[in-house]
Amino acid sequence: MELIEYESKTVGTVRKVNVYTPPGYSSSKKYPVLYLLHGIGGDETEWVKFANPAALFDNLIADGKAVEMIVVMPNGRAQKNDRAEGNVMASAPAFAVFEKDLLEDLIPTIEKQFSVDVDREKRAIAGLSMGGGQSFNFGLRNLESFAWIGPFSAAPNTKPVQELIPDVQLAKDKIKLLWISCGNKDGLIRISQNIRQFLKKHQIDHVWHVDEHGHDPQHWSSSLYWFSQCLFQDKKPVKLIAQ
Ligand code: FER
Repeated sequence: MELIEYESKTVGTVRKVNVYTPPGYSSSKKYPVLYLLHGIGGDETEWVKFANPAALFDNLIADGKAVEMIVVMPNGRAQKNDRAEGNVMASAPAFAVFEKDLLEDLIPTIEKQFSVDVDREKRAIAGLSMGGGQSFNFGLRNLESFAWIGPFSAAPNTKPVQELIPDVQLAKDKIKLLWISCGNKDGLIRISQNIRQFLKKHQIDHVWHVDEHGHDPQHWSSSLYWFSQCLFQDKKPVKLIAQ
């Protein structure tokens, strides 16, 4: 895990991002990349603080359960002062601005500085809460950039589903995996349920991963554990709890 900096033309600052590279990382290989996003009160360190993603990926890769991948944990609050300070709700609009920072500043930096397979089918986006909404919004509306999408406990920043999926056939053709998770005690579950209704109605493949948690780090680390084993490979070792 390495904390690096990149120049953001979108924000006009130098921004911090945590990057995990797998054991034995070598520039003679090209790696797929997961962009992993945080919640309203978090920053580039949030996943590192509660989930120990380096140990999680090291172990899953060693066990042959996850493929070798780079995991990028940026700061999804695209504004000059991007610390989670004061009234964190006031920074909600900056989570939308991050779409441009991600696509135009961060991804090109990662693909220049690391040995990355730049095919859309080797790029994933996932996140928790505000980062779950960002995963829906940025993933589904930029299918030329992302094929694997994992929104966990998506927040009210999630756009209306008609805006996310204006073209049902395109979504069916382009999405490799849409892996939606939420705790059944999470007050925000209606947001994910609403998207799911549309997916079912239009027969768009997806995984619906609901567990007994609320809006909490246990749900998110567990979701990362299950989702990451589905990434960039066809197997779906998913613990499904019917809803
Ligand atoms: C809201 C409720 C929750 C909201 C955002 C959140 C922008 C985000 C929560 C989180 O990221 O944990 O009404 O509005």
